[in-house]
Amino acid sequence: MKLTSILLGAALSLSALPALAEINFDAPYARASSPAAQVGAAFMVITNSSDTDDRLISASTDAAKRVELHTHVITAGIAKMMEVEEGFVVPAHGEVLLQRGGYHVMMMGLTAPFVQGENITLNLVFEIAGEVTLVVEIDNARMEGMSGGGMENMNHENMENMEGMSNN
Ligand SMILES: [Cu+2]
Repeated sequence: MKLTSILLGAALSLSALPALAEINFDAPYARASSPAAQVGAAFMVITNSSDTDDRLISASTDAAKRVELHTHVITAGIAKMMEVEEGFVVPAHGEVLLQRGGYHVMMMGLTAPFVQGENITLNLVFEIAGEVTLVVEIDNARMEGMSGGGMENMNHENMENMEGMSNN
């Protein structure tokens, strides 16, 4: 039967992947800088309990037209966001921090406002672990210790003026 062979094929391709449990996510949350913001970002700690370095290479979501992996760089005292095209390495038996003022999953062209307490679904693609779907709670009010939230807000607002967004 056709259905059976499709299911079997799916099971086989899944079993060819390493155990997804080796990549884990701590305290994921997403936020937008204001209720009217066209952009938002997601933050979390990604841990890798395997013996092999992995890499977050891309992300997507229904909540935004475009998703990029970003970091902040400070040049001559001015903070800017930059796409990290090679993605974020998650070292073997280590972790990578996605946090305000640093690495983040940037969502541009939000399809709906980020409402406090609601969830978005993020698809994260790893070089080795493959695609992982993560439900992320929106927490616009989350405060974070050391990073400069105000600076980050400013830059995310600036992103709203980015050209090309309306073409996507
Ligand atoms: Cu960004």
